Amino acid sequence: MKKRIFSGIQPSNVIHIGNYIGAVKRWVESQNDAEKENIFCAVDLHALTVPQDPKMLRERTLELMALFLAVGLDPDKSILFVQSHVTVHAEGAWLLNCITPEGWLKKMTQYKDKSAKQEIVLTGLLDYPVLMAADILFYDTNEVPVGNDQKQHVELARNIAERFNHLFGETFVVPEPLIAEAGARIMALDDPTMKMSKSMAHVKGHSVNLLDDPKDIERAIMRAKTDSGSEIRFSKDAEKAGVNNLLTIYQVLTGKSQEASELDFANARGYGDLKKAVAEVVISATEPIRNRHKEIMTDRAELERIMRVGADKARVISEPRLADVKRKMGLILP
Ligand code: AQP
Repeated sequence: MKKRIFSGIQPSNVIHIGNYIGAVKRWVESQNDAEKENIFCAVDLHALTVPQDPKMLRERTLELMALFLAVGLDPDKSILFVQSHVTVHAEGAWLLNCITPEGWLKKMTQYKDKSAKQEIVLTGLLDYPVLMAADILFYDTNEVPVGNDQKQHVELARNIAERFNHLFGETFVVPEPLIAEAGARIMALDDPTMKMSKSMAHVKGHSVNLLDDPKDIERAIMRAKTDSGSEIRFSKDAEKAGVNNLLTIYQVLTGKSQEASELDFANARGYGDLKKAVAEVVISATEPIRNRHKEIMTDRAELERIMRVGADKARVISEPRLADVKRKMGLILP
């Protein structure tokens, strides 16, 4: 039996190379694995957990769908859809809310970080991991490829599945997080002690976005913060975090090993050579994506058709599980 893979990304802002390396690039690899059945989603309901401009959110959701196609996801091979088009997610989240202890949610690191930055903390922000559990569990997902920052939420989804199974009998598959060995946490270029974040995309030099033009990419990488030394090697030392981050980006995008990546810089004259090489590999990885994206965005009707077909396929999988859960919880099915 094929393993079912589910993962999502928020249309909350422009996608950066951290999102690409930690998640989307791996989705394309997963799509090409014959042992896997893949479902990828633009999780627009998650984006609502912090205030959004409605017009912008609609535009970004379409752009994200176009980006799925531009990176190489194929609607004939993977199910690609928009979360809010399949009501199972919101309904399922409510049902799971009713078996999830509130204390589990208050412990989530992302909730603590994000709520500290908000003037008014919306209930949706606290509840976000339950919606994410519904995304995963109603598809009988085996594996969830995510960056390191989402590992805790996948673990919570496991706890919710186990609790439901204990209360109502074997129902949900207990999913595994799939975290890459390299690139699971790409750090900010301007501060390599912090993860590269969509919500910081407006800060100059923080990130490189997938649709940035080559000049901007080069500028951001050439200005990336490093240390005062000159040694180019992978390292867990806090002081070498900037160099480690650049080397990681280089390693993942070239597909080389750590040793081979370090060897490429054995004769480098300094960090300038490393930055130049990283900028080159980032530009050559992103330029075709940017060009395809521009082209795909010109045919909105086709994009909307792909979204509709994807949502229909997603419903076929998730609706029977929703009915099963409702029945087990004591609801009368219409
Ligand atoms: N810096 C990162 N390195 C590697 N992977 C990352 N991901 C996010 N940041 C990095 C992974 O990208 C996927 C989609 O993320 P998301 O849309 O769920 O949003 P996020 O985690 O909230 O993304 P950001 O960029 O960090 O946004 P904000 O600023 O809102 O927190 C996930 O698989 C995630 O792990």
